[in-house]
Amino acid sequence: MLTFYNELHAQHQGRHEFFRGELVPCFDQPARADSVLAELGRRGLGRIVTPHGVPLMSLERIHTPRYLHFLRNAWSEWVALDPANAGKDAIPSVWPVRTLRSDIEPHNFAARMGLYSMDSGTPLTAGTWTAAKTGADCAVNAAHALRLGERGAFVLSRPPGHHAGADFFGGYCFLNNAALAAQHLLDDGARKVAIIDIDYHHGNGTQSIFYQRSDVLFISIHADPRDEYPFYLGHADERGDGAGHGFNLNLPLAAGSSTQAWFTALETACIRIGSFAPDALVVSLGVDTFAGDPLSRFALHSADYLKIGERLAWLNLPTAFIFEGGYAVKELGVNVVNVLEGYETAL
Ligand code: SP5
Ligand code: ZN
Repeated sequence: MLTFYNELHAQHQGRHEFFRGELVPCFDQPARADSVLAELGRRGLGRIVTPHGVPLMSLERIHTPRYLHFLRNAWSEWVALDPANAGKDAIPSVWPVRTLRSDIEPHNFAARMGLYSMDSGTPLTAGTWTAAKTGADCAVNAAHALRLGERGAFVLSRPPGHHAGADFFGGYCFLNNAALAAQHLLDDGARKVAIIDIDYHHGNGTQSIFYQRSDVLFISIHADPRDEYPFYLGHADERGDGAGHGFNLNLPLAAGSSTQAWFTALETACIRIGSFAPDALVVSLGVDTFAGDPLSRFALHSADYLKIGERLAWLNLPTAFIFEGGYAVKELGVNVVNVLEGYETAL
């Protein structure tokens, strides 16, 4: 297993996110990635490498030029509004819902923050672009390593990616690393790619990016969006559109579902991946399904993550694992590396 490590992840360090009318400390903290890196070191699971920078054009395979332009310049524009902003996070406060227009890009900075975001829980900070871009580099590099013959690659990066759409951030995510990896696999010769998203939260960004395509199968196991973030996408009746019909599979489970129910959904997902017969697999690896996770209400235990890795290995596909959510910082390393070790051991 090759690990592509984003050495600049800590440059994205949000201070606060909104929760029930208050600013609370951000859940996506640098310590999350540190926990995983430390556990990788302890277990000696393969090499840790630094990615090569990829051209911005690779990001435009997934994200719109105007969104990338905004994201790259957002921090300097924020500070230009008022030098005192340098010490504060930028948080969106206004959104173009439904009957409002999103085709015209406003001049006003706050208005553009809202145009390009989905929530107030995802602060943009001084190093957000640098950290997110380096994470995208990791994702494209991991995909490339698979095309060169690696059986497994792991992207260890923050911020996460699966909530980010073609032109918006949210859910702690800015650039969709899983989508970038899948697209690079295709651009580099794969005919079909499957993405399985096992984060507690539905991967709305990834789903929306590939919703009309049949060359990428997207499957997500997650908490019922009627009760849990991202709320407005992730229902079972979302099957894909046009040519993509039948290539999107949501397996929502009630918050509080048993581990047995979760593994039954994993089996359903794996059977569908088998029938799709892809050339490679991308795993959006969130471990906020853990019983001790502070955000979530599933009940997986650390040993269950070994079983997940084993089951994915039986698919016998070159596999890129992309780190997404998981907020029980102390156990995060063990849980993530258990998936990778389960995968390696079963190969
Ligand atoms: C990548 C990822 O896992 N993103 C998740 C984004 C969830 N954002 C909403 C968080 C709501 C905070 N709820 C706090 C519950 C404290 N008990
Ligand atoms: Zn999550």
